[in-house]
Amino acid sequence: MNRRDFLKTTTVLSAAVLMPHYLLTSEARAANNSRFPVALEPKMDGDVKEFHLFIDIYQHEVVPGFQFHTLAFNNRVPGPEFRVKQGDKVRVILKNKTELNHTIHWHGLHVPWRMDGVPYVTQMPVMPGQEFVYEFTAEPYGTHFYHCHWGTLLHMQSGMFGSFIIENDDDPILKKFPYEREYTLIYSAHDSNFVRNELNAMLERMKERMYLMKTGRFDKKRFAVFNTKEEFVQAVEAGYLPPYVISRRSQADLPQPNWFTVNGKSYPMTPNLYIRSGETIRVRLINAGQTEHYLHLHGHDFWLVADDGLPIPQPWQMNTMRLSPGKTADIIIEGKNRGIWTFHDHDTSRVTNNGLYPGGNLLALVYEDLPAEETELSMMAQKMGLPNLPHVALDE
Ligand SMILES: [Cu+2]
Repeated sequence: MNRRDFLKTTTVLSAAVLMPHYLLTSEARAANNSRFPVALEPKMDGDVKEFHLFIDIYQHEVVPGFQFHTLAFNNRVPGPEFRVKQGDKVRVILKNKTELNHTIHWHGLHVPWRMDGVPYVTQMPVMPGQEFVYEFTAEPYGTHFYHCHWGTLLHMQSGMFGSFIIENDDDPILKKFPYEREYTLIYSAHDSNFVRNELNAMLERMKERMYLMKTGRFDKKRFAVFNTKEEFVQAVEAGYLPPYVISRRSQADLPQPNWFTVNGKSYPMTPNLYIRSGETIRVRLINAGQTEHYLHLHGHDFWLVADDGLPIPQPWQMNTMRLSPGKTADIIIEGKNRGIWTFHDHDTSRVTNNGLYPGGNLLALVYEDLPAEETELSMMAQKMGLPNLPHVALDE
């Protein structure tokens, strides 16, 4: 395929994805179903729900034509969704198949402190080839998530995050707003250059370290590894320079995210929220990335019903909400205004793909009962006095 043919094909493809009538097709809806986290099935061991997770390097596609190497749980970005009942006994057997260290932090859960996943504080890091077993009781009710807590700056934006939903048979939100469908949306931000460079550098360092350890030539100082604070202080007094003295990273060298994903995908591959007139849906929003989001829904006010998983006693309405890094929020959308409406970050720098608009965390609330003829753009074109729809090619 030559360049012109390629451009023609991709233009048609992206135009088809963008066209409102396409969103109502069964094909679009089927494709959409695969854009939400997949629930991880437990195996029962007595009264314990046992889950298996592994970490491996995985090539993940964000949009057609852009893939990057990630560190992923069970070869998925985001990782699989945990869905358990409040009070369930949970066991997670984690297998590390990479050449890097990892842990899992259960964000928002009240686990025993030794299960909290902070390396060298609550546990030793899970080293290459090792297994670690997390055990806890699922508390409290609500929308939470999990993520790697080793080298968090790199590992989280590399794909190591997933949703953790704790249900309750006596759900106060379901009682107040009887909903039929619910959706999980996990937001993240990635600097693809930073991920590539750091991942390569870390793998190199790790290989070197393993080799030196095996051959008995491992120099603790060179790798900034000390067993005690005293050992570190003595080394400094003897002239050792810690890495942060020798080299510094400027603000510009810190990650500058250029890809903004929802459930691991950027627009136009982002998941859409389907609804019917008169229907109520619940949306669980999780910010597993490092940037804030100011999420705005067109044509509706939604109810904020839970903050960090905790039900809000008196829900209130809004149409733009701030979702800080690490936060979860549950919102209720009532199907009261038939149409196709965008739901996106109002800081439009995050509605881009590698700096190009539109992209990023742009998605749509789509009414399934919208008559197809109402989606015809030609109707609007005629209203604007245009004889035909304008054609825009990617290279024009
Ligand atoms: Cu990790």
